[in-house]
This record gives sequence, C-alpha cells and structure tokens, in this order.
Amino acid sequence: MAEVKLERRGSVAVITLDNPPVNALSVATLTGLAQRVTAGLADPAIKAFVLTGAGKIFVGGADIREFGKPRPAEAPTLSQLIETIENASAPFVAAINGAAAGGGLELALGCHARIASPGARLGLPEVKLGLLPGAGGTQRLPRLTGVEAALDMIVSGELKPAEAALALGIVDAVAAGDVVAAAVAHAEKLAAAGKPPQRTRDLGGKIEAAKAKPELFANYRKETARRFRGYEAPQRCIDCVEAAATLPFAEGLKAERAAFLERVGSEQSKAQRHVFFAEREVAKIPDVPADTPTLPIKAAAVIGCGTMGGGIAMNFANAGIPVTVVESTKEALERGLSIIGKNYAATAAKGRLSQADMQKRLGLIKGTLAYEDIKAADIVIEAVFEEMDIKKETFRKLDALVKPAAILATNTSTLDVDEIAAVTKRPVKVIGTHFFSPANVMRLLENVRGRKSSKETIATVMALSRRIGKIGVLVGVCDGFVGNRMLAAYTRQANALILEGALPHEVDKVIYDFGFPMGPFAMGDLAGLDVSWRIRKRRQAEGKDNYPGYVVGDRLCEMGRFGQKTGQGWFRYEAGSRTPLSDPLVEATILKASAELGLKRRKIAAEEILERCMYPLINEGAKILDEGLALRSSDIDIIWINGYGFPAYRGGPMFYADRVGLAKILQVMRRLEEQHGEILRPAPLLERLAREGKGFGEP
Ligand code: 3H9
Repeated sequence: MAEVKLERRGSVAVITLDNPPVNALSVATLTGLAQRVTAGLADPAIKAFVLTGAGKIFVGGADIREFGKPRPAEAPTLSQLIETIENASAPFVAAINGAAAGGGLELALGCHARIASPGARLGLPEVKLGLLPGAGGTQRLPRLTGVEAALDMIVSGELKPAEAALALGIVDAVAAGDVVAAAVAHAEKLAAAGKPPQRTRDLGGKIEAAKAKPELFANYRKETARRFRGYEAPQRCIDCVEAAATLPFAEGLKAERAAFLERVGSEQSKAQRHVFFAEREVAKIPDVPADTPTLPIKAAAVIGCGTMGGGIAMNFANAGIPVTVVESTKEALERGLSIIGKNYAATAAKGRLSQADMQKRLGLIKGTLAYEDIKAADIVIEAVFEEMDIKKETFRKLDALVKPAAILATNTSTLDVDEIAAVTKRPVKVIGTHFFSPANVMRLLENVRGRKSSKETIATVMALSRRIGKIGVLVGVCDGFVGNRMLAAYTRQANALILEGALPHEVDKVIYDFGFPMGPFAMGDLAGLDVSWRIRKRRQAEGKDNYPGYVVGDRLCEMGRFGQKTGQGWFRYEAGSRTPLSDPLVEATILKASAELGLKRRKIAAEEILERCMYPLINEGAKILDEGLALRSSDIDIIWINGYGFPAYRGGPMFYADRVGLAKILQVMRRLEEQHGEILRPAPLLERLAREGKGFGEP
C-alpha cells in the first residue's frame, strides 16, 4: 500500500516514498507526495526538504501498470509536482538510496541537489518501454550533463552507477555513509546559505556547446537508426533533447509532453510494455512457488567443450562460479579452451572487459579429460554430440560418478529429456537447459521440465538462469521444445514459398523489413545448413518428417554449400564478407525443383510472404499452449524475442497475433490447411479464441 511519510530532523523534513516493490509513482503515491510537499512548504519551521525511498530503491519511475488507464482529474501529475518542488523557496535534496529510474530520476532532477548512495543506479529507461522521459527528463538532464552524454543515456536507457553519475554531473556527491544523513546535512547547508535554490532548468552552460554543432543531432539520428532499426522511441528522444538545446525551457517541456503522449498511445510502446512485464512474469511458475528451496550452486561442470559447451562454461565464469569442462581428447580440450580465451580477449580488446576481470574469469574455468574431476559439482550440463545413444551413455556415466545431490542437465535441442532422465537413478534431478548459440551471448535459456523433474530442480535452474544473466523460460518436453518447434513451422513455409515462386532474398527482405535481424535463409547460412540437414536426415530415417519441401536445402548441402562457413549456401559470400549475395546457381536449383514437383511458379506478394511465415508459427505456438508446453503466451513471446530476434517493438509473436486479430489469422490458416493439408490445420485454441473474439493474452 502506497505511503508517503514525513519525518522531521531538526528544521529538515525527510519525505520517504514507500510503495513496494519499487516505490513507483502511482496516482496514490503522487497524491501522498503532493500532500506532504504542500503541508511542508506551509510549515514555517521547515527550512529544507530531503526526498528518499523506503527499502532498496529510490523510485522506479511512473507506475507502468497505470498507463492507458483513466486518471482521476484531481490527481496531481508528476510534472506539476516537480514544478512545485523546483520553484520552492526552500531547498529540496534527493537522497538517492537505490535505483532512480525514469520518473524517479526526473523527480530527483527537479530537486536542487542530489546525493547518491554508492550502490545506486540512475537513468532514464523509458525508451525501453517505447516511451521517452515525460516529466522534464529530456530537458533537465542535458542541462546537467551536456547534450552528448544525455543523448547516450536517454537513447540507450541504460542506468549509470552512482560514481559515473557523479562524474557526469548528475549527482552532487556519493555518500560514504548513510545517504539520508548526508542529504539532511547538505539540505541544512543550502538552507543556511540563504540563497534561492539552484533550479536545474536555469543551468544553460552545458547545452550551449551543442548549438555550435548542428550536425551533432543529424549524426546521432543516423547512428541510432542503424543501432535501433525499426524502433520509433529513440528518434523521438533525440527530437526532445534537440528541443532542449534549441528552445527555451518551457517550450522544450511542451514539446516533450506532446511527444510523450504520442508515445504512450503508440503500438510500439504497448508492445514494449507487454515485454517488460512478460520478462518478469516468466520467472513465476504456478506450482513452484517463489519460496521453493533451491540447491546452492557453488561449482559447475560442462561436458563437451565445443562451440556450445565453451559458451556455456563462460556463462558460469562470468557469474563468478567455478566451472570444469570435460572433453574426450586433449586436442579437443585445447581447441575449446583456446576459443574461450580468444572470445574473452576479443571482449577485452573492445574495452568491455578489463584485463584483471578477464584473468579472473579464465581462472575460474578448468579443463580436464577425467570425469573423476567433476564428482563434486553441484550441476553438470551436458553439451555432447546430439545423438540419443551418446547422451544416454554420458548420463549413465555422470549418474554413477557425480554426487547424488547434483543436478544433471542436458543441453539437447531436439531429444527427449524424459528418455535421457530414464537411464539415471535420479530422474528428479534431471532437466533440460537449452542454450542458444552463441551461448555466452544469447539471453534465452529454455529450461525443459521433464516428467519427473522435482520442484527443487526446477527452482534451482530457474534461479541459476538469472544468476548467469539469462532469461530462463520453463517449457515442457516436446519435439523441438517451444522455440525450435515453432521455428520448424516457419522455415517449412519459407521453403514452400521458394518452390511456389519466391526467391530466398525476397523472403528474407520481407522478414528483415518486419524487424528480424535477418530472414530465414540468411539465418540458415549463418547457423550452417549441414546442421539442420543432418537432423532432417535422422528424422526422416525415424519416419518423423517426410515433408518434401526441403529438397532445395538438401541439394545445396549435397553440393557442399553449408552456408557462410563454406562461403556459399542459400547465398554466396565474398571472402571476408558476411553480406549475402544472390547466386544464379541457387536460383536454377530452385526453378528445377519447382518444375520437378509440378509447381507452376507465381509472383508472391510481400504480404502473403509475411502471413505464410508468421501465421503458421503463431498457430504452432497456439498448439503448444493447448498442450500445456508453455505456461503462458507471453512466455512464448519472450522466447522469440530473446532467442530468435523477433522485434521487441512488436511484442513477440503471440502479442503480435492479438494485434492482428485472431479471426484474420484463423481465416488464413484455414486457407493454408486447404492448400497444404493437415500440417497447417488451425490449432483448437486459435479456433476457440477467434470464435469468442478473444486474444492469446486474455484466454
Ligand atoms: C516513466 O517513468 C514515465 C515518466 O518519464 C513520465 C511520467 C509522466 N511500475 O525489475 P524488478 C515491478 S515510465 C510498475 O524485478 P529490480 C515489476 O513489474 C517508467 N511496476 O526489480 C516487478 O513486479 P512483480 C520508467 C514496476 O529490483 C517488481 O516491480 N521506469 C515498475 O530488479 C520488481 O521489478 C522504468 O522503466 C514500474 N515503474 O529492479 C524502470 N518497475 O514483482 C522499470 C518495476 O510483480 N523498472 N515494477 O513481477 C526497472 O528497471 C527495475 O524494476 C528497477 C528495479 C531497476 C527499478
């Protein structure tokens, strides 16, 4: 329950915002704060004010849950409150005891001085919600930091540690001890000086420099368009900072207000707000409550030091957890460890890792050829060759050797976790941890719950995911789990489209323009066409997939065209370049395959390409929900945004589907089923929701 307390310390009033979990500025909190400020200003005994937050956070910003909801007309706005504070004759000092984000930092910028605790982080992350700072942040921050630093902070949305904020001029001091006591002392000093308090709005000096550099904004726009392709909010942030540099303060504020209101109502912001909550929702598992006991993970082991194993090991070292990697030959181990070393060196060369931290991380990774050396590990992640027999043999060995309390996890991307668990005496401690390549970079981790995985095992692996910087999403056992099962529906259609008349670069362009970093064919070339070819052949031999549409991909592999690594695949690549170039040989192979299958090629419009790629993917997502293999549609969105590059500003495939309208998607799926058969039959959940006029987000 929101509460705002006022406590007197001599002539200083300490106002504490107490609205757990992050002291967000809800209508109730703002109302309470406005009442305290008004009462305090009317009290002649109060000479100065300190604003702070209860708990570990200063203020996490406006209450995002209230966006788009009706506001009582009489409720004070954050902007009005900041104006009252900034114009007050008594000084206000912000005691920033923890994160000051968005509206929280804007509130602090409206104060006359800011003191931060050493662990505090400060920033304007509104852009990540498809918004921009809407309570003066774009106008006041540049006046404190200068335009360039403000652009970097507002456009990236990153929070800065207290020391960096001090260097930038955002805070006046970092308190060594109690931040509130330091702020009270500072407030007393300001009051005693008897001068009118310094208003941030009046600080003009640092923005003057930008006026002499008109090209600054044009260059920044260009660079931002490249870095945040497709996102609207970063460009609007730049517009507002430019307004700060070129317009009087009051007009700049007006421009910011108009831009903020436009953003709040935008489709992109709705999508990005959905993603914000979805990312936090993902950790909540109905039958594994937050207080479920977890196993302490003090040491980890990884079996296999190939591309995946090496990347997985780096995650542990990055989080400060010692990890031992096991390989079968000395050569493979040396190769794997040397790649890890090169990866770290590349990060250090870019200035993103100090030499000392690099050495510390490398020191946490040990290589061995002996399973004996991992007996004491708390978790073992297997990343050996993707063959059921090899996996089973590895798990038998691990089960016999590693301490009984340890969790045994498999990084399989296609095999049955239950079948692997069944060869051990501890199926309750077996789980899938499906990392995405490159495993040290990609944030997604599909944690695959086996039939027998215990709650403790699940809770441990979900908590561990967060500790190693991943977003863990709990999924069930099925062919391809959630992400790859949906991916199969998408690539199948991409392959069908090229047989019916489109060319790979045409399909890729539609998907790229939609917002993915690349289309399915360029992605195949990057991942290596031989990987899926091998899986396909195995599945065909097992009678699991007899879809004929992969004929061109198969032929390219038969020609040794495995993608970027061989310089040619769906596209050709010039030496040292990753730019896909169309190849007449591929086109001829496609035309020949179409003719052999008796298909009359036709021109396929961009809209059809998009529908054919996206709707079957969404339909597969609906089947997954029906089968209970993902907990909620927003979990699927998180998987696709973080594992496959689905544009976050579209909210993920299931959110996107709701915006398109399920009735339209159902109509297209029915047509596709008629043309292509059962594999494209609409999911029962899609049928039901469309009939009821609902969406995946409101089943
Ligand atoms: C804004 O300020 C607009 C203004 O410019 C203009 C206004 C006119 N509202 O992340 P956590 C919830 S826009 C409502 O795990 P942490 C969150 O959903 C806002 N709820 O904590 C979760 O709930 P649950 C700009 C919020 O300690 C719980 O708090 N501000 C908000 O790891 C814990 O969240 C931002 O964009 C909110 N503003 O990190 C900052 N924030 O437990 C967004 C969090 O039910 N927030 N919740 O799942 C953050 O970046 C982090 O929460 C923060 C703390 C760094 C503050």
